Amino acid sequence: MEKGQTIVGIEEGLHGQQEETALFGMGCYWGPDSRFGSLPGVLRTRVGFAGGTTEQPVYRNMGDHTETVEIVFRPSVISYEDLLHVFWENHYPNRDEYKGRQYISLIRYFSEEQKETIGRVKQEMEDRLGEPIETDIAPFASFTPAEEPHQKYYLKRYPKALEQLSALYPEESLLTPSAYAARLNGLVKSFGSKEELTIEIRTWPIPAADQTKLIDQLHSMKW
Ligand code: MHO
Repeated sequence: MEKGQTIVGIEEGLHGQQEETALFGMGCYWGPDSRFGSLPGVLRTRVGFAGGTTEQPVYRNMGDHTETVEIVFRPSVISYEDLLHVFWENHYPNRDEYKGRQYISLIRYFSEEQKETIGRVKQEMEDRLGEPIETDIAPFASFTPAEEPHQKYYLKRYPKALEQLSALYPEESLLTPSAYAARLNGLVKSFGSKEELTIEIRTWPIPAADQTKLIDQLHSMKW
C-alpha cells in the first residue's frame, strides 16, 4: 500500500533510500513500463498522463496529454544518463503526430541537473542520428496515473501468475509500486532474465528470508 512515500509490505526495505524520478513518453506506455521496469536500480514504475492541460485525464479522455511512464530509481545503481540512453535508443523521436499528442516523444525533468544531462545526451544522440531530435522537453508540471488495469499491463495478461503473486502482494495497490512486479512485467516481454533477477534480489535491502520468498516464487511460478 502506498501512503504518501511510505510503501509497506515485503519490499519496505527497498524504499526510503536515495531516490530520483524520471518521466518519459515514447509511444504506447505499456512497452516502456516493461522495458524500464526490467532494469536493476529501478524501484517502481507507473504509467499515466503528462505534458498537457486537460484536468483529470483518463485513458479514454486524456485530451492534450501524452502517454508516459514515471520511473523511480536509485541513482547509485542506475543513472539518469543511463535511462536517457535507453529512452532515445528505443524509439524514433521525430515521428509525425498520430492521435494528437498521445504518443509523442516527451521528457519532463525534475531538476537543473537532469536538464543539463538531457542537453548533453540529446546532442550525442543527434550526432548519431544525423538530424535534430524533436522530443518535447520541459520542466515537470503534473503526472496523473492511468487507471489500474493499465499498470503492469503485460503482467496482467497472466492471471495464474497474479494469483500466486497475491500471496506476497495481497492488494493491487501493493503490486503496482512493486519492483518485483516491475521486473516480472519486463520478463513477460523478454526484458531481463530470471537469473539476473535472482542475483539482483540478493542485493535488495530486505531481510534474507524475504529475498528467499521472492526468489522461490520466481522459480516456481506457473504462468
Ligand atoms: N494500440 C494499442 C494502444 C494501447 S496504448 C495504452 C491498443 O489499443 O491495443 O495506447
